[in-house]
Amino acid sequence: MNIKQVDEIKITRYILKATFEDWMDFSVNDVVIVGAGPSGLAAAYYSAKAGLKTTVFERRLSFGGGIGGGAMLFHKIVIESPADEILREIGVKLQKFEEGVYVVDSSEFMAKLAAATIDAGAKIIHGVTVDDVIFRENPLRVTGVAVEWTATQMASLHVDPLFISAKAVVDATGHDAEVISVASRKIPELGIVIPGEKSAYSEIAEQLTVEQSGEVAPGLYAAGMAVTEIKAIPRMGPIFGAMLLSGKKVAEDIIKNLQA
Ligand code: 48F
Repeated sequence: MNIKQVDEIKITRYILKATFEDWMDFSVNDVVIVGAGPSGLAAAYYSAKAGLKTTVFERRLSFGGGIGGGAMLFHKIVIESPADEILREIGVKLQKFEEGVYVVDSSEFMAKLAAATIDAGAKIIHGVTVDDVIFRENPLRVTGVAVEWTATQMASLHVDPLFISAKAVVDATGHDAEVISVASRKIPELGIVIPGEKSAYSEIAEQLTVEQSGEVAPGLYAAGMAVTEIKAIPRMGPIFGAMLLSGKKVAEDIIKNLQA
């Protein structure tokens, strides 16, 4: 077998060229999603599937957010109907425990959801943290995000971010609702109040989370556990149907709003 010879400088130049072509391209988006957990990936999957230019920024070097940890590190997660339809669509195997209640492998769920999202056309960028938004007045609207390398933040280096524009910004950052929190603190005119999530009450939390998912201020949307944080909804633990359905609902709201 003859392995093609590629020298180090070519490797460097090819990577830089391809990277900067991508960054030039996704500096302007229809949808920016912050966080590649279940709700962010579902929002990206359905946005990209509808033809919207969609970029996901993920702080870590992995996909799936809280999926990978399963329940207390056990590798199984509960999914309830109708979210099982999404998992069937992307080919995840379901183990039925009762009518409408299934258990799935966390690694399979995570990998297939990420693969489906990429195949639908979304771009996922790892190792980038969103630490602020861009806004405009008259009319007041969130119009994008500020991005910084996670490594830069971890090293507490004093480095200015770059800015990325989007017609819709989705906070899918999980329990801390990081993007909405910074927007509520730095743009009080948006009128966002964050009461914090309540303790666990799974039976009602799933329904409420999906119902309350959507636009929280012009151009700014909440998906997943970020919704429980800003709407004082109970947490639900390792049942993930609402995370997927929340992301899907946000994508549907964005599609409707961008077409209006
Ligand atoms: O936490 P996470 O999985 O959020 P989610 O989609 O799902 C929650 C469930 O996993 C679970 C649960 C279900 O009942 O309670 O907790 O709401 O994923 C959030 C992702 O966002 C990334 C973080 O690394 C994780 O992968 N993230 C958080 N803040 C930022 C961020 C940020 N500022 N910039 C970029 N990525």
